[in-house]
Amino acid sequence: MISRMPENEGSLLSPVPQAVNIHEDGFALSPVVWLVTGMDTPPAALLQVETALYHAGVKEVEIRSTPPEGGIAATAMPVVIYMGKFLENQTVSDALDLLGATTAEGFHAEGYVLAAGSTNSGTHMIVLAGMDENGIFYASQTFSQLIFKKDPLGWIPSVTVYDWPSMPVRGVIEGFYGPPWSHEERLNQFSFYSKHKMNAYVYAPKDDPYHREKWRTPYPQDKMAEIKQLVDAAKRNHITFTFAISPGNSITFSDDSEFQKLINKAQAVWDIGVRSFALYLDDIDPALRFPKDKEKFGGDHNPSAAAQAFLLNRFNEEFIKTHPGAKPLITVPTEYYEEGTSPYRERFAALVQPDIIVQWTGIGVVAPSIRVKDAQCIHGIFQHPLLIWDNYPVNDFDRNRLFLAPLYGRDAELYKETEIIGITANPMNEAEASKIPLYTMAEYMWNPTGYEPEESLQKSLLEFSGGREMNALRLFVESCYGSLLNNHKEPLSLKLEPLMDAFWKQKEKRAIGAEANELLHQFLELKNVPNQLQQLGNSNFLRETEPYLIKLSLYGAAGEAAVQLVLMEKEGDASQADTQRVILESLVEKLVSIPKKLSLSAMNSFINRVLGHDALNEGTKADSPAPTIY
Ligand code: LTM
Repeated sequence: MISRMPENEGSLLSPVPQAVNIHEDGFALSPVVWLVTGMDTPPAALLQVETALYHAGVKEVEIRSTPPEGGIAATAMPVVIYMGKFLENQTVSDALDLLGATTAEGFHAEGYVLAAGSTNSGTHMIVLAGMDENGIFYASQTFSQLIFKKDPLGWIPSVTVYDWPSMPVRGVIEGFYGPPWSHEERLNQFSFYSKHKMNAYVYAPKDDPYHREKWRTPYPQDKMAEIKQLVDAAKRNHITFTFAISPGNSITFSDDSEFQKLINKAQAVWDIGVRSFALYLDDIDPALRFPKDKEKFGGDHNPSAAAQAFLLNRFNEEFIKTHPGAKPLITVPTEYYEEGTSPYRERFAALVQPDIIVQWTGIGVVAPSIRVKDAQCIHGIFQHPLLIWDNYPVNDFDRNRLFLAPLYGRDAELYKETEIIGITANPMNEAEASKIPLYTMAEYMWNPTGYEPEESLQKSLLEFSGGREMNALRLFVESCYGSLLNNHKEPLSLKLEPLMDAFWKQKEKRAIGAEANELLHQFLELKNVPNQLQQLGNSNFLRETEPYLIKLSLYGAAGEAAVQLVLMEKEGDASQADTQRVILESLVEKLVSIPKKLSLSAMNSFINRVLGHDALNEGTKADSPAPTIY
């Protein structure tokens, strides 16, 4: 299986398809292309294909609803594209047959078969055949990635792709504390998700007051208009928009008028097109507060589980089930991260209706690993469909860190546990920077067995940078790398430490020119990272990461001054050494004044050793989140 195309860095297939056969031959697109499509093709897929064709130099895309006269094999047109559902659209399945592609492998929800090749009569054909609308849409995303840029017209290899997602639910939960994403950021994220074949977004920003604190209050009109725009954009991008409410801190579970307020809130967003709902119960004090609840549930083995189950079941019965087209209700219990069972969990499992989806974060709020055996154990306890709420790359618990490393520590076989329906990743407050790790999470969710973290990160950086300033971007990412998922790994420290060791070893013996130069070279690179990343022109990313970039650059400058200081001392030039010491001390002062933390403990040790005291001692490990009751 070839999953990437040689000699064309821009055309790495992502997420890695389940099966790909790329042949040596292929064909150039033609100035006019026919696109034969039926009613079954979603507009976004059509738009994606047309846009890709125009980018590839095609001048005219002629959209037709019927195959060429004389049959699909007999057209005089140099390039014909067929799009549609392979089970319902005879032309599409005939076209696949003609190219020798079968449909059998695409028989998965959201699956697709994409084939390109030439018929005996010399017509070049491309078929984008989906199991359903999402399948056609994903075929169109893969098609865009398959076009080699060539002058004057793009080139397509002869290829057959059989592809489908391993996990049914793949996406993001905006579920963090702190500043919620802006409206524009959310819209921008949706395009990113669909490009990466993610199909879910949960709206649950803890600090949107109408989501949690003021859950009873209807959204003001302007906010409602924004939510409508989001719902529409999600639909266009083949993303299920889930609207979540977190009432658990203040609701009287048994009160009819409280329940009605919840219904009103849900109905208002139903009316603008929301079809998926979540009621969240995380980070609350589970003890019942109100006399009415104590009276109704106080006699249960576990009063809080009984009260929560009552609310969830009532909402399920009286809202979800009375609204045809509503998706299954989602919840997160108050005990969402613990290991093993508990009276609360047992009671929650027994009382909550079986079709309600339960979210779980793995073992730990940020789970270093999520293993098949953990999933089996947790499913055995909750006995509900499980949707993983993956607290990566979220950084609300340590606002002085960015988590830019790829996803680590999730078993490749998790998807085989049929009760795990998927993953929603909880991202960072920094929306643009989140895309770097989210790219890798999307790859994992689609095809976990084809997922390799470092390869995935490399592809992510290539896409993020458009292939420019890759070295600088990698240095930056490696300086924001360590997390609980990778045992606080510091790739830059691992690279610098041997060079620093060599420098110190040689220092006592002879001239240290070569070792010093090597270190100076590395430090210069760190110093230049912010200037180089300016070239990417990604103003949102630069704004979000500015203090981290400044700090990285200061580390580079401080490293240079430290090496110079050692060199001057070794040469016996006391005056120059003093000058370097002053420069270094002042850089250290600036470093200390920036609270942001980088995965660069080797730099701290090096500078401290040169100065002869512990000037830099920030923690190297990201804080571990404790569950918060706000
Ligand atoms: O993880 C869950 C279910 N709830 C909260 C999140 O809202 C928060 O973003 C993360 C990370 O701090 N921890 C939580 O407990």
